[in-house]
Amino acid sequence: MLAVVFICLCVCLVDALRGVASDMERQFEGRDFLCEREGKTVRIEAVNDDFCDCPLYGEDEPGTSACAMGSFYCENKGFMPKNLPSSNVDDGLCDCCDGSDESPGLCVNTCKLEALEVQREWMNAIQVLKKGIQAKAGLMEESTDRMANHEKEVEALKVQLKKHEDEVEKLKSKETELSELKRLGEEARNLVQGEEIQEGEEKEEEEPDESFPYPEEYRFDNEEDKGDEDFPYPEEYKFDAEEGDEPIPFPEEHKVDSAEEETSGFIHKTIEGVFEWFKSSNDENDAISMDKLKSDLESIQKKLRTAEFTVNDKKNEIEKKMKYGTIDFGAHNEFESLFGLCFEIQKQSYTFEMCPFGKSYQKDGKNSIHLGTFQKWGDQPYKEMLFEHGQKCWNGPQRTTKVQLKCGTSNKITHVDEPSICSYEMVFESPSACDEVDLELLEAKVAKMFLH
Ligand code: MAN
Repeated sequence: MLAVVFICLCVCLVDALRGVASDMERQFEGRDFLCEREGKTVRIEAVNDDFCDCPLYGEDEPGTSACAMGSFYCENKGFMPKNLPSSNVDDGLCDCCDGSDESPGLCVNTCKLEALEVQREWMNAIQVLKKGIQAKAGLMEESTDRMANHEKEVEALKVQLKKHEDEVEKLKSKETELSELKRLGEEARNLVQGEEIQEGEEKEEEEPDESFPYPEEYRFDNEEDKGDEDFPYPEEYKFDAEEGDEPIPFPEEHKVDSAEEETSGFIHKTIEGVFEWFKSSNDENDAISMDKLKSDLESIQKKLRTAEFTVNDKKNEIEKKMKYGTIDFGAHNEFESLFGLCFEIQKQSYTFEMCPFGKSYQKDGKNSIHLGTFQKWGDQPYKEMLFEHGQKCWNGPQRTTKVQLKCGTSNKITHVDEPSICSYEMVFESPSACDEVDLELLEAKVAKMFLH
């Protein structure tokens, strides 16, 4: 009789522990069982009796499908343990590789085979991680140098920019000077030519002028004549400055207006000044001087344009460098090496391009559609890059690209898709994404599986 009771207790206990992890078995040792999460106590016989006493979490039925909210634990010895929803229990399908979710004899144990397959995958992943981490270390060394030089380069560029800006200022003032001289030269030439023509015309007109009151030999048309000792005018107009003498007034109609005389004198002086400059810079003649001035001006303008281009280039370079300084390249700057690079992948008729920290594009021969500019890292830090504000989708939102980063031994886009219209996804492999922590976790998983 005692033996029957003992056997029954053993069988009942085995049944009672179906679907329970070994480290949870102690909970099923007493006469009563506590549905801990639900705060309800049931008799031990109620465990796995195919009736749900604790419906909130199904804790009293770990090995049957009686509770909708229950969960079944497969031990899967030799492989990995697994938790299933209790609805998978005794449904005729082998969900656990050890077949424990179905009646004995229904399933073949596939745990060792599955373990081998997964082990192979994990060993490969460990190899990739190791190689990637090694490659990353090399890249990071280069990044450290680049980043250390970055500040210095910005400072050097600023000094260069200042030098080129000063050069532009100098060239501008030289250009203004030469343009002004050219303008004066041309005006002077026009004035001289104008005066010569006018003088010629006047001469022609004046020659027959009978009204000129003085004989031809008395005409005053030369500055030098001013100092002539033999005053050439009729005696009555000569003014000997003896005290008390009143000068004999010069006939009004023949007087030269003094204001006109002043203006004319100034113009002559300017013209003379300019031509003096021409002559001093070129002893050939005025025409050659003027040509030289023009060619000097052109060469200054050419130099000015080149210097202005250089200033712009330097400004752009500085702007780019400053932007670089604000980018988050990862916790240890492990993604810095990707800055400035672009990668492509072909899918159907499209070539997709992605430049980490830059832009992404979809190209089809003649068209290039902007799929977004890098904005930020995704929610999982340094595992996802988000590119936003791309070209507007027809009748829809602006295009975006989500780039998932995976560890790889080299940089390449391995996958591209458009899961919803104008919203693109890529997988990008890079040594920069190979994480030492991931390697440790994977190695621990492999070790655990071998021990299991
Ligand atoms: C283009 C491409 C496609 C996109 C449609 C939306 O053809 O960018 O990827 O789905 O536009 O109109």
